[in-house]
Amino acid sequence: MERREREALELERREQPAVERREQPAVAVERLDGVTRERFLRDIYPRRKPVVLTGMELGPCTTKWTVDYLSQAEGSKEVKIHVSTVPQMDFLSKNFVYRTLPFDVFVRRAAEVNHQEYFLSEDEKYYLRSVGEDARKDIADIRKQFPVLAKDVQIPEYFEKEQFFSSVFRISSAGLQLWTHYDVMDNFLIQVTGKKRVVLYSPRDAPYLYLSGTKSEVLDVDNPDMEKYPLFVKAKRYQCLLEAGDVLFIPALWFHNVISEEFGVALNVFWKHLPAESYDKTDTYGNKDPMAASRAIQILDRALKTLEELPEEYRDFYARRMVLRIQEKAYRNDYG
Ligand SMILES: O=C(O)CCC(=O)C(=O)O
Repeated sequence: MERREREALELERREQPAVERREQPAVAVERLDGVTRERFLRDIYPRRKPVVLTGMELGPCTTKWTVDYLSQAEGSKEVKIHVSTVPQMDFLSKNFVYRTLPFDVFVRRAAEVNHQEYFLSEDEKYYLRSVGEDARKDIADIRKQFPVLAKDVQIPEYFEKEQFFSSVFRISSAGLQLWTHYDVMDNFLIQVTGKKRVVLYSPRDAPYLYLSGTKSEVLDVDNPDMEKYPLFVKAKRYQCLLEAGDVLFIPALWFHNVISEEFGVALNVFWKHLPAESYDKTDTYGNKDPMAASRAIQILDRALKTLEELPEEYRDFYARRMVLRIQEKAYRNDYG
């Protein structure tokens, strides 16, 4: 079935009454073909909404990166991977383990469904999110960690060189679902091979996503536990299906939840949208809140501690006044 047909069917299914399905209807992420750098910067980037860019010039990677080629190109260098017995990987409950494998062995295992050799179970799932040489200090850059494969990719240069933050290589088993999270940098998720479904939520829907740091507790976005997460239905669901050669622009702070429908290889590029000094210098993943946001949260925690000096009735009243003040002073009212 053609991608457009599958997308239409999926959206049609979501138009059935939400009570029966306990899912929200989905808005299709816009797909735009052959967008030039100039058009992207003028018309698309300022909107701060996700969009799928198609027909981009990405180099030979989309045709070259077979399992055999990948394995042979980067050989047996060691990679640290996530391994899980279930398809839904959850960062908050840590239902996966980290293991190390030679890259070529890892690629072969990730591409197969049942394994002769395994860590936890015969049908375990694998996920690689590449990191720098020392994950605590160095930033992922495909040109440094996977120099042979990097030559096959042409990263769309739709931002200034100085804004570049990282290029992260991602390989996943079929069926793998990655937890809902946001990143603090702008992002081009380049789907090189395999199909992937991405569900996104706007930063303005944060109140409905049950956050724990940069992650949402709602992992199963298709069948959420409505008793535990009653407000989740209020979050507006955006969705797209990515195929080889598609590039999804994920603006900073947009939540995303990803299912690899097939074994697939992706590369994502994070770049800085804010001035460089706004970001936390110790951030190697692109997911630490900007410095001013962290400071503001610390001050809020101190304010909450101060409120504890009051009896409950007064604490409640002044907390509500503080919320009103935050809404009045800091919320934007043109958030579309
Ligand atoms: O495609 C994936 O495997 C995850 C993508 C992602 O989380 C990201 O690009 O930030």
